[in-house]
Amino acid sequence: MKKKLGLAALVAAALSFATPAWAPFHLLVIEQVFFGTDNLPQAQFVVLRTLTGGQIFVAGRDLNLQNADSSGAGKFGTFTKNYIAHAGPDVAMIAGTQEAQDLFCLPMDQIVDGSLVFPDGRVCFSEFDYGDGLGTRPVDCVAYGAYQGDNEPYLPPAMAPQRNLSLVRVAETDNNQNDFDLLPPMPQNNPGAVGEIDGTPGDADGSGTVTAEDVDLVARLAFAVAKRCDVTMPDRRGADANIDTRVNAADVIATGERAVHQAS
Ligand SMILES: [Ca+2]
Ligand SMILES: [Ca+2]
Repeated sequence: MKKKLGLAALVAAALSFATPAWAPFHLLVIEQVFFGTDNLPQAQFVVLRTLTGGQIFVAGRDLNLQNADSSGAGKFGTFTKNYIAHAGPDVAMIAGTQEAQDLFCLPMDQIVDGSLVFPDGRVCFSEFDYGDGLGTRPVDCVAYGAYQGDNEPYLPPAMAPQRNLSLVRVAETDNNQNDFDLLPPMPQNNPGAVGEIDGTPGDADGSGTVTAEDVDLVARLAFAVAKRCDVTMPDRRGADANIDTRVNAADVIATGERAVHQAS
């Protein structure tokens, strides 16, 4: 019995080392929100970024969604585990859909199956009581487009999002309108890897132009691989010419159209 207690104490000590009794997750901002592409609107992600060290205890915390009239629109998803703090602030944690993972060939830290409200709405991360007498409130929110609800203290909404571009935080002044810009998507995960939509659509050999040779190559690739991420050389992922993450007959047609267009 004594031995068992000793083991329990050891385990408790180890756990308290790994997870502070008060596990912080409240000094975080929403860094980037991506609403998918024209061909793949469900390829969506949200990146959180830590403002100080150790703010990675996000297990059980939700990304909550609201419609333009501020009514609830469910969740984008829930983080199911905590992450690795690394040193200092600026640690990323990304929640995204399977489609986003398959588009950017970047492992999401958390796969989610929600859908962001587009183009007018709000996304918030979790809730926290900061002990300042103002009660429990979201850790951070980004309102965008014609969001009509209360957005205190983040003031006017950011611009309306567009498919193919991310709302990216460019400043931190608690003013969504000033703090976000529309930029090419730059997803980053907790290990620090970044993703992009690799390749030029239709350019399956990575030559920089789309020609009849690419059409032949896409036709052969369509038998050899299923998904764009299966193409190991990133500059050849243009084989997924219609950018829907799969490599199949539709891409042979799309590549042929692009080859004709470039030749004319
Ligand atoms: Ca080519
Ligand atoms: Ca495709």
